[in-house]
Amino acid sequence: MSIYYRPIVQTDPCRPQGALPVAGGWCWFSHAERIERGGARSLVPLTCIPPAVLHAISAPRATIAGLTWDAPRLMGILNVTPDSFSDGGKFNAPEAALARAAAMVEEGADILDIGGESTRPGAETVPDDVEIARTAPVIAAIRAGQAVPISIDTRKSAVARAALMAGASLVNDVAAFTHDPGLAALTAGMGAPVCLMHAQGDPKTMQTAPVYDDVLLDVYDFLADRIAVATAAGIPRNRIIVDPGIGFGKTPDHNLALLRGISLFHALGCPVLLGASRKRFIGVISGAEAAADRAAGSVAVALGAVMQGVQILRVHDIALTKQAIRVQSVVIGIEGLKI
Ligand code: HH2
Repeated sequence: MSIYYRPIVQTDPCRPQGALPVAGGWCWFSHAERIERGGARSLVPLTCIPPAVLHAISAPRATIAGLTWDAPRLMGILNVTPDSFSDGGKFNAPEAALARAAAMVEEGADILDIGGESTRPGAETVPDDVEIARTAPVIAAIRAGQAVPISIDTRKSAVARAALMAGASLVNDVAAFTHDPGLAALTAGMGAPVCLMHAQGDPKTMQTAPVYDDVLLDVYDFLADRIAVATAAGIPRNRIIVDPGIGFGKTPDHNLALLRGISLFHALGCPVLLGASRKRFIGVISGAEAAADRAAGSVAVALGAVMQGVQILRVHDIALTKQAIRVQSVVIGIEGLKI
């Protein structure tokens, strides 16, 4: 029987003696939800949690691409595509992409995520050479003027190789090495960190009828398996970020279950990334039909994630998100949160 421990994450300055930090960061926990797959759920104190699990949840995470995890980090989305669901066609001209990158850095982005292939539901795969031509020159141009870490949002080794050579710092693979198994060796060989994201199925068909036994536990197991694949390929665990993949083969209810249970992923021992910005479930909840009208809902999701200790928020709206996190952290008195 598989057993999981989801830390009950707190931020209140009134913290009981013996409570542990979550990932060495701004949150703490003194209890966890003990979950038996297909069975009972109960609230347990730290003394009932295996030491290895306690360590995985509480140990500080290593610096990745120059980023430390003592405060939430904002990943600015820059899609150089004609068809991404929110910013498609806006930044695919090189000058527009560069201006957008500079604006996001100015607003306080900690990392820029450059993508040359839309992975929105129903999207078709883009040939390698097209994806490289969209991304590598833009990365090189940003790198020429900015020291900001850059991730390449791709599922393909040829695209990742060109991006890393152009100055990207990290590979962001929404298929977690299942689309192109060669990407694991390439990432390891180039000494790059990686974000491993969960997706069920391919973008073209993933929203047709996603099915899980238990979405939270299934996604957790998938990510644990993919971490094992990545480390076997030579990527050290302390260079891996994990992401539950909001909207990738998930109904709105699946997304909500993942958001409500997101602290479970701290038990994987890696920084957690959340990409919920402007996604469809926010429109379903709020009635905001157009992606551009979902900024307020996106900020609400981001604030909830920060309260759960999520380290990286992949967002379109840097300034809004930053202001909301800064004000919330001061108002509720989270000690030492410098954002
Ligand atoms: N979502 C998208 C793309 N890449 N990467 C990670 N790690 N997590 C995510 O949730 C994620 C991602 C999809 O959003 P977007 O890039 O805004 O749109 P599109 O796929 O249409 O280009």
